Amino acid sequence: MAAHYLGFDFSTQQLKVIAVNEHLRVVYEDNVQFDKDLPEFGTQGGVRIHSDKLTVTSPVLMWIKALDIILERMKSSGFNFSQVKALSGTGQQHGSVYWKQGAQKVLQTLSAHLPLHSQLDSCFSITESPIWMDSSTAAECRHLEQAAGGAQALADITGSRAYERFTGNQIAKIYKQSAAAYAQTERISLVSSFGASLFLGDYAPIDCSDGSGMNLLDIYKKMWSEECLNACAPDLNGRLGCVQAASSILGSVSSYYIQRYGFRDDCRVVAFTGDNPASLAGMRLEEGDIAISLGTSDTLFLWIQDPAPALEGHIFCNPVQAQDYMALLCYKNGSLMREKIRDCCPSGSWEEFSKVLQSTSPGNNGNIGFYFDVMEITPHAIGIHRFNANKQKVSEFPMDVEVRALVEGQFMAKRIHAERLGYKIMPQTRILATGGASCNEHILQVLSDVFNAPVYTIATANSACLGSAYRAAHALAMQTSGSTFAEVVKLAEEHTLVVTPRTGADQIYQPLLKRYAECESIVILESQNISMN
Ligand code: ADP
Ligand code: XUL
Repeated sequence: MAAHYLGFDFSTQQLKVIAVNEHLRVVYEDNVQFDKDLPEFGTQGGVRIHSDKLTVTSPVLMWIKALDIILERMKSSGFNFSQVKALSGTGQQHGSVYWKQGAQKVLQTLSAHLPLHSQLDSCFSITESPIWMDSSTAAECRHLEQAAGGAQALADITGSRAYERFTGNQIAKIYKQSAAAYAQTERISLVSSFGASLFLGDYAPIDCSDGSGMNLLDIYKKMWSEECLNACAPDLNGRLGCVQAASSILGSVSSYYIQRYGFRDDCRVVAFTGDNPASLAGMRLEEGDIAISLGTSDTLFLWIQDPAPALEGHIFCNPVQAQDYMALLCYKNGSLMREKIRDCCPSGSWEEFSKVLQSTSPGNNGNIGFYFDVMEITPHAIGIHRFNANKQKVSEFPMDVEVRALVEGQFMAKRIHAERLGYKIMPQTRILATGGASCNEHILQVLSDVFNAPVYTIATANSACLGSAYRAAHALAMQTSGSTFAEVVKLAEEHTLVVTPRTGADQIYQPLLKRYAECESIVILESQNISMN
C-alpha cells in the first residue's frame, strides 16, 4: 500500500498542510488563511497588534479551529488518512501557548464526535498567545542578560543575546503581569510543540531546535539552563517538560484521529519544530549554501558546525543532524513591508511592483532606503529613511525609486549581516530561496544581483511545511534502518535555477554595500534618538 507522510505548518498568516508519497512527491497541499477563513477572530495577517504597538498576539483557539477546518477539508476531498505512516509539523518560532490545569486530561480524553475547538476552548490560562512579532519585553530582556552575566554570556549559553520575542522573556512578562494565570498554567508549549500535542493527545516535548529560540536552553548540553529559567519565572522547569531531539518519534496519533478521520493506529507523530529549522530541512540545505526565506518575516540561515554565538543573529541546534547547528538572522519587516510599498503603486499589484523592478536599474542611481514599519531586529531601528546618491537624507522618492530602494535595501542588509557572521560568498555559493515572495522572479533577480550568486528554488514556496513531511519520513527511516536525513531526501526533486546575477552587478553593489553600511549607522543613531524622545 502507498505510504504518505504529512507536514503541518502553523505559520503566522495561515495553517498549511502538505502530503508527500514514498518518493517524496507532493500529492496534496492546502491551507487555511486565518483572516479570510476565520473572520470571527478579527486578525490582520493572522495577528492582533495591541494599542501599545509593541504587544502582538494571536488567539490560540484560532489555530485549533484552523486544524479542524483543514482536516475536515482533507476528509471531504477523499484524502486517504490510512496511508499516512507518520506526520510532523512546524510553527512560527518563539510563540507560546499556556495550557490550564486539567488540560492534559482533556487532551487525553477527546471525543471523536466533536471538533477539537469545542472541547479545548477552556483549556488555556492565557487565550492570546504572544508571538514572534511582539517586542514588549525590553525590561525582561535586560533582567535576563544581567542575571546571566551580560549579553555575550547569555549568547554563549543559549545561542542568542536576549531578544524581546524569545519565549523566556515572554514568559517572564506573563508571570509579572498575570501571576494568577501563570499559577494556573500546567504546561507551556511553543507553537510547534502545541501542534504536536494536538495530534498526540498529550503534552508533546519541545524539540531542541525550536527550543533554542527561547533564551532558556543550553544549546551545547541540550538541557534547560537553570540560571536562565530562574531569572524568568519560578517553577518553570516543570511547566516546560523535557526537551527532545527534533527527529524523535513521540508516539502514535491519538485515538481521536483514528476514529474521526481514519488514521491508522500506528501513524507516528514526529516532534514538531520551528519554521526556520523546518525550512532548512525542506530546502535540503548543504554546507556552503545560504537559504533565504521570504515569508511574513524574512530570514536567512546557514548550516554550521562550529558555532560562535555573537551579539547579532542567533545560533539554533540543527533540526536534522543533532550534533550540528544553524545560524539565523531574522527581519521583521519582510513581506508585510513589501505589501505596504506595493500598495503605493497605482494598481497595488505584484505585477506592477515587478514591472517597476524590471524597469529600474541595479544600484538605483545611488539612492538607498531603509523601511522599518515596526522596530527591526537587526539593526535595532525603526522608521523610513531615504538617502540620495550624495548620502543626504531626503523625505521622499519617486514611486519607482522607492520600490527598488526597498528591495535592494532589504537584500543589502542581509548580505552585510551575513558577512558580519563570518559568511563568505564563494564562486560555488548557491542561494536557496523560499517563502511566499520567492515565487516572484523579479524580486529574486535583485537578490541574485546583490549577492552576486545564482538563486534556486524548490517546487513549493512552502519549504517549512514540506520539510516537516520530509522529517516525518526521515524519523521513520532512521528508526528502521538508521538512515541519515541526507540519504532520505536524495529522492526529492532537484532545486530549480531561477536567476543568475546580471553582468556588472558585482561592480555596482560592492561600493553600494559599503555606503549602505555607513547609512545604516546613521539610521541606528537616529532610531535611538527617536526611542529616547
Ligand atoms: P507565512 O508562512 O509566514 O505565513 P508565506 O511564506 O506564505 O508566509 O508568505 C506570505 C507572503 O508572501 C505574503 O504576505 C505576500 O506578501 C507574499 N507574496 C505572495 N505572492 C507574492 C508575489 N507574487 N510577490 C511578492 N510577494 C508575494
Ligand atoms: C525567527 C522568527 C520568525 C518566526 C516566524 O527568529 O522570529 O522567522 O519564526 O516566521
